Amino acid sequence: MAAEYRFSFGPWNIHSGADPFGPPVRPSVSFAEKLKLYKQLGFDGVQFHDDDAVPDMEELAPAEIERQAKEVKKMLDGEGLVAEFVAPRLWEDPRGIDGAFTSNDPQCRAWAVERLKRCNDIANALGTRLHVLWLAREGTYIREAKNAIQAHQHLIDAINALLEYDPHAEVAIEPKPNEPMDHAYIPTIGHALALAERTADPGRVGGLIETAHALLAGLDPSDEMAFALALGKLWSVHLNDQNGLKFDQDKTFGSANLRAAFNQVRVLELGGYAGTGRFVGLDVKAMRTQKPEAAQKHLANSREIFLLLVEKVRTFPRDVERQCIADRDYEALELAVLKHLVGS
Ligand code: 3MF
Ligand code: MG
Repeated sequence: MAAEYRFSFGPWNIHSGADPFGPPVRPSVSFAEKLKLYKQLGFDGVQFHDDDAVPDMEELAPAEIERQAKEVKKMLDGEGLVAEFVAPRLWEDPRGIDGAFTSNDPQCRAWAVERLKRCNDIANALGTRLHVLWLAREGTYIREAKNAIQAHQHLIDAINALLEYDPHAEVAIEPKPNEPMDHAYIPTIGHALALAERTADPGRVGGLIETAHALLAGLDPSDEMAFALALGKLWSVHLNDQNGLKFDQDKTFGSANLRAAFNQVRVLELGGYAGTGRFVGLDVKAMRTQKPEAAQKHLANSREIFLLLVEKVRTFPRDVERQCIADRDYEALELAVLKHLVGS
């Protein structure tokens, strides 16, 4: 088994099973209990929303936010865990209803930038430089609602405010084409990295690619990852799976399309991702049908499938690959891949 990959997930990946159509079906698990599960499940990194670390942050002064975040850092140390990133949860506050950074209301935009600075204070207290921006409501339900050209400048301005606030801060933009909005402004990694280039310090702005988000955009997640790797900008991943064009499912990695999962692992191997020290994040959800005592299996299972696919990538017969490519016989190459995957 390949051991050099490091794995992470967010506390939201252990959840009580509520969905838009029904209430929780499992008891909620406290943050402290969740932390205890990380190592047991084979994970070393914790992904945070700012308010996962400091739940009442909107009611607290900056110094108190920092103090509470330092307490969380002690909890991480106690479990031998590290924080991978902190993401500002801008989409639950009333001021983020119409987008936060791209709201038409200047007061809401100002709030969002302040929140990003508090998120940075939390990141520093937790010992990470990385901020993830999933731009949940930065978009529109109807096009006439915003000036989309101006909205992109607002995004650049917000990122610049963070880069200026903390000269060590790094940002990974997590693209997603839709949901909750009809259209989200940064739908692909191409959009994200083009925007990154126009910020005040492009070297500190990269991307996080989620399998399901790329699939919802009609793109191949492995090619999205390859694009970011080619530019040295793949700073995290949210591996999961997605069964066609429906709501964001966050299924267990490899569960809908094993070959596409193989190709994501292949591209991470080709790009030397493990060697960058970046985490393999698994943004997976337990099925609502899962009983409480088994509602963490999706995490361990996703990790296990990832590692099995690393083995598959490393043991794919190179001579066959070389010969098929030399002959331009991609039918033979495809059959070799399929047989390798089914173990024949
Ligand atoms: C939304 C997501 C989120 C983000 C997370 C970090 C549940 O579709 O994928 O995960 O990744 O909020 O910003
Ligand atoms: Mg995600």
